[in-house]
Amino acid sequence: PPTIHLADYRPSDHLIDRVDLDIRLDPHASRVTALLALRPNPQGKVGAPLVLDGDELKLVSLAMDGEVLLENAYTASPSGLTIHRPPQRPFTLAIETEIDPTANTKLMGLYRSSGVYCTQCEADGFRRITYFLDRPDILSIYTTRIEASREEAPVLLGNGNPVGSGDVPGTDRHYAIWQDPHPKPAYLFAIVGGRLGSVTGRFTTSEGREVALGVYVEPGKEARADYALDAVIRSMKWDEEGFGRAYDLDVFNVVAVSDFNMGAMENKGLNIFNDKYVLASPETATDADYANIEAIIAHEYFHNWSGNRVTCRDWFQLCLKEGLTVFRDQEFSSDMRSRAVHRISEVRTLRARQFPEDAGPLAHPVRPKQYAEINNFYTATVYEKGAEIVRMLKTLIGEDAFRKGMDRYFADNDGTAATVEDFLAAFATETGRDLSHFAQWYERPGTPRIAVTGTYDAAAKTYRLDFRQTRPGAGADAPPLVIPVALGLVGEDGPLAARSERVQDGVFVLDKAEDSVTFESVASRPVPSLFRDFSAPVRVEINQSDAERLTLLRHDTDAFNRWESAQRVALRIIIAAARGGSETLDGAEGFADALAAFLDQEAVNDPAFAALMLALPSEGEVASEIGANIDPDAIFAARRRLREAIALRLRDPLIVLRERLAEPAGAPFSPDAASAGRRAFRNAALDLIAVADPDRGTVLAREQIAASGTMTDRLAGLATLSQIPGDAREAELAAFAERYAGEPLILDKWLAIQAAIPEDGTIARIRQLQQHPAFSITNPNRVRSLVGVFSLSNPTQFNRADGAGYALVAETVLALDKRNPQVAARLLTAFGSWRQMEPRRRAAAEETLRGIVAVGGLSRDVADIAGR
Ligand code: BAL
Ligand code: ZN
Repeated sequence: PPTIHLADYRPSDHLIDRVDLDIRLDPHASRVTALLALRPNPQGKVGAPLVLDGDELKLVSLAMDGEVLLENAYTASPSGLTIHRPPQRPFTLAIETEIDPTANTKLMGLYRSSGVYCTQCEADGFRRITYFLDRPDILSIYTTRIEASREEAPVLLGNGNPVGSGDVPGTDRHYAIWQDPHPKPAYLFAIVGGRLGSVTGRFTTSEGREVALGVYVEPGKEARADYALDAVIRSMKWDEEGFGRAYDLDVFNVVAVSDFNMGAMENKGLNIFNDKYVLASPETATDADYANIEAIIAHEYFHNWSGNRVTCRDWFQLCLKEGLTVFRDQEFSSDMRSRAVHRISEVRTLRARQFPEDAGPLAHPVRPKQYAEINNFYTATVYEKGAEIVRMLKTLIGEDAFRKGMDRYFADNDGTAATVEDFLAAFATETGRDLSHFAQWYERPGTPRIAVTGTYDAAAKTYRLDFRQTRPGAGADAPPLVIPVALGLVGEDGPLAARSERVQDGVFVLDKAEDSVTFESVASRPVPSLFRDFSAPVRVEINQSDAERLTLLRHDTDAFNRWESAQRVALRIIIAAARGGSETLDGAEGFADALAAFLDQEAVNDPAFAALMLALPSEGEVASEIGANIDPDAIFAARRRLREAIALRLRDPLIVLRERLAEPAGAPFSPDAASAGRRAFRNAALDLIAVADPDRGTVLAREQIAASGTMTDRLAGLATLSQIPGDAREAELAAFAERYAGEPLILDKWLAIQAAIPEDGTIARIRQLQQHPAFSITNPNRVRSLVGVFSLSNPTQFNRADGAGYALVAETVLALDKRNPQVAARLLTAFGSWRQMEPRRRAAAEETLRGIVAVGGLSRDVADIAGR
């Protein structure tokens, strides 16, 4: 496919000031009339033809300034409409197109999900509705009239405010008119039409605006929308308090649909969601679901400013809205929940998804320089590493300056399509700092490695830390990055007070390839606590003993590093065991003792944190740490042995704690962080008890499945049981499927649990499940739950040495590519770490990938990923 380069950006030759749409919904022949008010762009080329984008469109009629256009004045095809000699003055175009929403299996543009008409236009879906300058720097004012059969679509929603509605005389049809006063790019356009139930609320903004809120769902599921509505209200309030951002329309609607490529979409005033991130009740949703709903509702809402009011000049700037908005939703969730626990989960996500991406053929800068298919750049790097850059900026300039810089960014760029440079300029102006060196973070792929050595001078009572930064794959002359290192010193008995003039507010700024910090008045040999709160997205290399790390676990004031030090000990033990064969498990006993002491003192006070302490690094994380010649079976075996050692040591205290932290009988359900934390701990305990004693684990898990009133606990029971082969597992899996037949989102969890079973029989099981009524290749959630989870969360089976796991995923990718290339390409990214496998698996993966590339007629999406 052709490659698009950032360096080639130039402004459009034409602008579209106003868009008046008339959309007549019909299952197979929806008619769209777009009246565009165009004019030449003073910054464009004089006399340039007008080239409008299209994708699978059928042109019905075309008129300029009210006159039908002569056929030789334009060229039209499904993929574009060119007006050869447009006027050099303002003019209008009336374009009528016809589309078939029922046949739209790509779920881009206008499509139907369970009979509901809905749209997805980011990144380039609007061109599947009408011919347009479909690029984010074309901002227009939209008015949309939507017409449909009243029977089929009693609810008609659009962007902006409702300004009219009524019946179409002499027909069974009705219409609604929506007007959006804020200029926006086409990717934020949306409509919805269908039979939907709703819950409604009100919010009065800090500016005194009364906003009508609605969350629309499948009729009958209204009670499952309350939590999402509550999350909307909390998000609106938080953005006013935390960022001074008030909402700017009279209505804000959220609609849940069951077929959706992404998690959700921030269309102006009309957020459309994957129903998985809206619907929740104690009976149907886990604590993780509640937390995700809260975070994603917030994320989409926060886009109203970071994305909509200030949008992106071009798609290379995607991180400008996504990294920033992820940072904002992370801060929101941290305020709603436990900040330390949330930070750990953010870092786990980054390490699980972004670090591997950054170490393989799919690596790219946070602001890419080129792409073949933009839909393949909605990545962990753009989102999660993008958020880390914003976090580092805040750490570097401080909280007050950060807030002032954000205010300036919004004020200076409101109503425009901006760039990363505009973002940094706001902070540079506010602080008087030169941020051009910091900007390197946006330009360079790869996870930096920071090698650190510590030297204690007992006579002088000084402690020196030497830092050296490198980036894998970067040449020796690559400029160093600006890296905030939050740090402190810890002694045998607790934190050490020590000073260094290079450290301000606990942060040392490493902006050279090599640099050092010396602390004065250090009474005894310290253990350094580095990159507190994960102050930069880097890998740290430091020669620390288990004993030193366990000192941090006991005494560090930084919760993140307490957890991190335990993880590092576990990683060392697992990697040594994986490399040395299964006989060695040095240090496991000391580690388990340290965990036991930790639990004894802290589990009851902070069960959510304790649950994280009990979770060993994932197999994927171990693999990413090893980095080359990976044998997933050896990693699995080593990790399992450490789990067994820990489980045997902790079994008795865990049984006691699990009882102690049980909810009192009859206590009302709460999805809040404290209750969820207790459930998380009890379920982590259950899992380890089952490792130590599978029979007892089986009994406890079955009791929990039978007795619990929450989906979290039932599912955790089933997950524990899924790791214990036998009749009990199969019986509970069957009973679960029967109990929740007709509940697709719950059966997704059932599919996912089975996809992750680390056993040889799993591939056959998945092939059977692909025939089960609960599965459907047409629904992205089903595909991700079964095949996506398999590829990402079942490393031994996906990476089977015989290639059967690769073959299964490849088959699904190819089958899906014809229907929905975006989801197919996303599935294929599971191959992103293939080069790091040991030779046999590497060869099997390569053969599979070459097989995909050789298939004719691949989508651009899949061809791009497979090619890379
Ligand atoms: N803009 C695409 C979905 C999201 O990140 O909010
Ligand atoms: Zn987003």
